[in-house]
Amino acid sequence: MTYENLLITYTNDIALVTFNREKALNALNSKTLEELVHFFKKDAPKNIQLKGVILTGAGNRAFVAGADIKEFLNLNTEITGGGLAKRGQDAFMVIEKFPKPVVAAVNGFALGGGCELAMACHIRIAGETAKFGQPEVNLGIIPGYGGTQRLVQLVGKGKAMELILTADIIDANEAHRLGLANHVVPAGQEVAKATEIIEKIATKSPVAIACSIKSVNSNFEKKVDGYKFEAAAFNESTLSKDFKEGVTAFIEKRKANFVRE
Ligand code: CO8
Repeated sequence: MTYENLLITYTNDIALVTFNREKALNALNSKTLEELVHFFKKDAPKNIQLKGVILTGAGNRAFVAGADIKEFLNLNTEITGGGLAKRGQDAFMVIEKFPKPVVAAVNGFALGGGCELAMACHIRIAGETAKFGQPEVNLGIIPGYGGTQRLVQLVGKGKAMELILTADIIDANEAHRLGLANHVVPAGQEVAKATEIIEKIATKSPVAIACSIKSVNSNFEKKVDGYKFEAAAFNESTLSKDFKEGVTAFIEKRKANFVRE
C-alpha cells in the first residue's frame, strides 16, 4: 500500500508512524484509518525485528484532533453512524492487541477520536503542550471509537463521566494526574521519551511482553476470565526459549540475551 496520510519511518527497529495531515490538525479520515489498519495488520507483523511502534502527529499543534468532522456530512448515506463507530473501534482494537509496545507521543491536541486513539495505545507520553478531551457532545454525538470504555478504564467512572459530559479539554499535567498520560515531557521530547521506553522493553523477553499485553487486555474483555487467561498466557511464556534463557541467565549471573524471532 502507498501511504498518503501516514508517514512511516524506522530508526533502530522502532517504527515512527506520523499522522500527516497537518492542515487538518491530523484529523482521522477514512483513508487514514485504512492505512493505520494496513500498517498494523500487514506491514508491522512482517518485521520480525520490530521493537515497537510510536504514534505521533505532524507539526507541533496536534497529535490527532479527532475523527474528520467533514466526513460526517456523508453519514447515513454512505455509512451509518454505527458502521462508522464499529470501523474505528475495530481499527483501534488492532492497535490495543498488537503484541509489541505501541506508545502514543502526544504532541498537541488529542481530542475525540484522537484521544481514543491515544487510549488504544499501551502507553501515552504527553508533551507539556498536549491537550486531551472528548468534545463529541458539542457535535451532538458521543465518543464512538472506544472512548466511553477506555476512558473509564484509565481514569475511573466518575472522572470519565465528567470529561465526556462536559466536553472539557484538559492539559498534559491534569491528564497525568488522572492517569491518562503516563509521563509529561517538555514539548518536542515526546518521541524521545517513547523511544527510551520502547528500548527498555526491547531488552526484555519478547514472548513475555506479548503475553503481558494480551493478559492485561484480557482484564477488560467481558466474556473472558482474566485469571484463567493469565494462567494460559503464563503457561505460554514458560514454554518459550525466552523463559529458558531468562532463568539460565539469572542463575549464571549474566544479562539475558533475548532474540526477536
Ligand atoms: N475534523 C476535520 N477538520 C478538523 C478537525 C477535525 N476533527 N479539527 C480541526 N480541523 C481543521 C479545521 O477545520 C481547520 O481547517 P480549515 O483551515 O480548512 O478551516 C484546521 O483543522 C485548523 O483548525 P482550527 O482553525 O479550528 O484551529 P484552532 O486553533 O482555531 O482550533 C481546535 C483548534 C480547538 C482543535 C479546533 O480545530 C477543534 O475544535 N477541532 C475539532 C475537535 C473535535 O471536536 N474533535 C472531535 C471530533 S468528533 C470525533 O472524534 C468522534 C470520534 C468517534 C466517531 C464515531 C463515529 C460517528
